[in-house]
Amino acid sequence: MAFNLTRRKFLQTASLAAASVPLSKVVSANTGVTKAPLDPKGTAGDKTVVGGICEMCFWRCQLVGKVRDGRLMKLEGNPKSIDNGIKICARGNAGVKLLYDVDRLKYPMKNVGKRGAPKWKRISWKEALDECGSKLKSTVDNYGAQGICVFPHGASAKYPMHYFERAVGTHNVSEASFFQCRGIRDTAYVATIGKAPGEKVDMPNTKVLFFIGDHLGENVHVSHIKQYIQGLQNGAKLIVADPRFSASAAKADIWVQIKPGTDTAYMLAIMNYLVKNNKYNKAFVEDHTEGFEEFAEAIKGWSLEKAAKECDIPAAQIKEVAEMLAANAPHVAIHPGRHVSWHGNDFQRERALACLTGILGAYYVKGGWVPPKGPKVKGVSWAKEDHGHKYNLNFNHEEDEKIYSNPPPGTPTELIRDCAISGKPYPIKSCVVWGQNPMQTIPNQQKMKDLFNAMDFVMCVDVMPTDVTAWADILLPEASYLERYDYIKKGTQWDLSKEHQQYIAARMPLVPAMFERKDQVYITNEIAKRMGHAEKIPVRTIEEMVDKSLASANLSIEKLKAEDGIHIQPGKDPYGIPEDFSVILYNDDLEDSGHPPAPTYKPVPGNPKGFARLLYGRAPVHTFNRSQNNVWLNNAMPDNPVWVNDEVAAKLGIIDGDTVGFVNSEGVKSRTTTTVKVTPGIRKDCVYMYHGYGSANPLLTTGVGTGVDDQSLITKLAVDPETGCHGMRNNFVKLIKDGKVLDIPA
Ligand SMILES: Nc1nc2c(c(=O)[nH]1)N[C@H]1C(S)=C(S)[C@@H](COP(=O)(O)OP(=O)(O)OC[C@H]3O[C@@H](n4cnc5c(=O)[nH]c(N)nc54)[C@H](O)[C@@H]3O)O[C@H]1N2
Ligand SMILES: Nc1nc2c(c(=O)[nH]1)N[C@H]1C(S)=C(S)[C@@H](COP(=O)(O)OP(=O)(O)OC[C@H]3O[C@@H](n4cnc5c(=O)[nH]c(N)nc54)[C@H](O)[C@@H]3O)O[C@H]1N2
Ligand code: SF4
Ligand SMILES: [Mo]
Repeated sequence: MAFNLTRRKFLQTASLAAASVPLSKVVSANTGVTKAPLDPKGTAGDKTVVGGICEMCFWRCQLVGKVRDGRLMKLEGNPKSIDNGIKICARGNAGVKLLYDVDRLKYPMKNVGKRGAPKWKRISWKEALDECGSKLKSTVDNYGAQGICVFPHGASAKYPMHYFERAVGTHNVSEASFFQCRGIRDTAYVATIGKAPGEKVDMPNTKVLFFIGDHLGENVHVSHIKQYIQGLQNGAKLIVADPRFSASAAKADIWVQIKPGTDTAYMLAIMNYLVKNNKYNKAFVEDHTEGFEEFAEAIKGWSLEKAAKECDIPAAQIKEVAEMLAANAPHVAIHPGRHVSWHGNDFQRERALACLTGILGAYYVKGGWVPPKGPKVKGVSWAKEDHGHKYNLNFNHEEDEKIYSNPPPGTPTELIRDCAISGKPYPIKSCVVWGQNPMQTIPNQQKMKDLFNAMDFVMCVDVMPTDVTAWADILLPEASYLERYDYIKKGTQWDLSKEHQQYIAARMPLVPAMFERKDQVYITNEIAKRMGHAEKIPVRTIEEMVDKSLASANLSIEKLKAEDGIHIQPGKDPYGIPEDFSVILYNDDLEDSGHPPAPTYKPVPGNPKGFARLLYGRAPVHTFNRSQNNVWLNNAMPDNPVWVNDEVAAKLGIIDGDTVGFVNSEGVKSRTTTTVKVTPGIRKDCVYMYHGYGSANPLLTTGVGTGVDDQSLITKLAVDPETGCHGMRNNFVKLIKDGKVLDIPA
């Protein structure tokens, strides 16, 4: 069921272009206008500085900088890269504007006003570090190491995170990439194939690409997009399950406009059809799976008709998808997804994806799930110390077992928040935020504020005055990714079937850090000295950390520089099933912890009358909230129009461009308004907006108040029962126009 072309054109979405065109011609996402070159003189004659690694998002594309008189003029993909190559995306280009953003944090600051309504006073690094060290130490002295909670994210938060976990000894660490992003995926695949899947689908060489909610093209990771486009160019069929006509749906051969939250039922029906009709891969199942009989028995009730009703899609289309997968197996790429914290029933969906890949025999084969064989480089950080389970909030001491059986590393966010707010089972009195913006990353902003208000001390390390920084007592300015060294980036050539190669790169500064910005090793070590951990410090400087790590691969910073920032060496053939590889279709351990041993569908709460489900996703030229103040990116996509179904809009009397606000089913109103995008490309029972808009901090002079903050409307919590991770798509909204609340018609 290919989507009709006129509609396709009409609904054309953004941004793939941004990843694949030459840098000088980056196309603005919603205008199609070609940006003027950065400098009319061009960059010929500028010094090319190697060793850049992008962190406008977490994909870490390799860069070079064009530098003139000490000033970074332009960023480009490093031509030596066998990953992103010379290509970088719109956000990657706009890194220059982060570097020189006038609103950036420049000096250590102390809040002499209130948390949430700060008055900032510039202080010296010594004063700031003394205060952080003494306040954190006093928390440990009075309440134990577990009295500190940490909200880290990104490369710059690794070293401090290890410090607080390993040397200080707190379990209370909640990383956004795990508990609000991909943690569920990783642990569901670990429970099925013994390892986290990454996004390691061999897209260039596949015959069928199957995306369940992935919206590649709006979700932009350059080498991943290259793989995806190459796959399509090589003739792969594309199946996209999404309630919305996403950028990927626009390219799909089959668009499955599924009812949100029902994907597991959909997967179960596909698998049951394959089993019942003997269309699964018998040889693979025999050699490399466990529990097939029990699995087949457990899913046998999922007829096409039953799933069709549950998922609100045609039974014939489910069959068509199953047939397409079977006809092309094992060369099918079932994408494990990345942001999978959706509805609070997500572990089961991810298990289902891993099992479907298994019964199709699509592991370690061309076009299937294939982990590239990258180089070995040893990490250097704080020594691992075992602090036991005693104060682990995810450990029930009476029963001597975990509360959530399959959590990702760290402690589930909600356990930390509940403990910090209630003081039970023990007090948490200090909070360290490093490279995370929990105000817009974690659902229920009121609860986040309650946590901060329950603290004796809050410190925050950031580069911009984003919303969370307003809750800090001490705010420390970090050098940005363009001004500092940090961790190694390694991998293989982006197309796995081409000459096998491996690469090793390390982030190096393209320009020196300006103002008083410092790096993670400096800040962490200075705090560690003040907390009495001087003797445990593993490296004195961040250069030393990088050099030591590189030494494990017979490299050094100097050698890497001489190799244009990237070391390339021969790689290994990634295809071929390892002998001990097994797909656990029926998992007894899960059963022992009280969870279904075979993938099981758990329905999610339906829409309350008059409300639409609030869905969200990536803005193609922004990264969450972090890029909202970037003048180029703000110029390209200044706000986040809400997608409203055309028939619904007609009934409500709403037209394209109308200004609306929102109220959710718990009575919480949006702080700001946005415009309406009327479209047939969204289900009638949902609305959709790009995530990360509507910043509240007035210090973000470009990004403040533009668009609506989706997180402000996500107040009802859903926690995944196996992992403790958040589900965020169980909130429902009505529109408010001209002060009038509009009921969404059923
Ligand atoms: N409602 C909703 N919630 C979501 C999501 C969603 O789509 N919708 N997405 C989820 C996903 S997939 C993820 S990964 C998380 C992302 O969650 P976050 O990582 O919290 O998101 P960012 O907006 O990138 O905010 C990170 C913070 O780090 C700061 N920062 C940027 N660079 C640096 C640096 O070099 N050093 C330091 N110290 N700080 C830096 C930014 O200014 C910002 O304050 O959010 C999750 N939460
Ligand atoms: N431009 C850009 N690219 C990014 C990022 C960014 O901030 N900006 N962030 C990066 C990060 S950290 C991550 S984790 C990834 C996330 O990227 P993805 O994992 O691709 O994103 P999601 O937010 O899970 O997917 C959003 C899509 O899911 C659909 N959807 C909503 N509910 C359902 C449902 O119940 N079922 C199905 N089948 N679909 C549903 C939405 O309509 C939307 O199209 O993107 C990465 N790439
Ligand atoms: S995908 Fe874009 S923003 Fe992300 S690292 Fe690569 S160039 Fe930077
Ligand atoms: Mo993410």
